[in-house]
Amino acid sequence: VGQKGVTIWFTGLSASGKSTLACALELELLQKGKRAFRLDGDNVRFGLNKDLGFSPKDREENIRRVGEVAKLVASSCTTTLTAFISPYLADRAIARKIHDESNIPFLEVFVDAPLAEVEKRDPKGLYAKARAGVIKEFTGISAPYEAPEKPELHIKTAEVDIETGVKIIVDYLEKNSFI
Ligand code: GGZ
Repeated sequence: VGQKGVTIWFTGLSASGKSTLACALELELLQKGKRAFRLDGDNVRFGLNKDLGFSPKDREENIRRVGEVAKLVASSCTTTLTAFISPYLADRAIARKIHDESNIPFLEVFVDAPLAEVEKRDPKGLYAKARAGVIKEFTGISAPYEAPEKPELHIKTAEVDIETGVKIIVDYLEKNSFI
């Protein structure tokens, strides 16, 4: 079918640009005639995972379920994009292991923007609420974000625009014959 299944796992702070990048990449892949499928925190949490909150345990279960679904979709020769904060190293390792066990490639993309930058962006006013203590356990403010140690790709969204970010990922996918 000319396309191997692969999961592209975006991780980064709220407002770092994960969803924006994943959406733009999905569109680019579809326009190239490639199958693509996207799972995103702000839609999955309203349906599949609506029973989960933001405690470490719930985040772990959120990421585990998303890891399982992503693996299933990727195993049907589809480029699968996931956009979740996924703040814990151990949880991302579980998602990777789920893929490794089925021989499905897993690419971690660190969507990196400094806290000061995402706080300035604050598109939904969540950082302000977290600073005020209205939202508890908010990643970067009152809950940890554990940055990837060896991500396959590292994109600094305060330095490169979306178009460039998409190109970096598409080039990587083509060079490694994933698409
Ligand atoms: C982090 C939170 C929180 C807390 C609500 N901490 O930028 P957004 O608003 O639209 O997307 C964020 C989303 C994070 O969900 P994830 O499933 O990606 O998180 S995790 O991977 O950690 O399970 C944010 C919003 O939910 N949000 N409360 N306390 N983000």
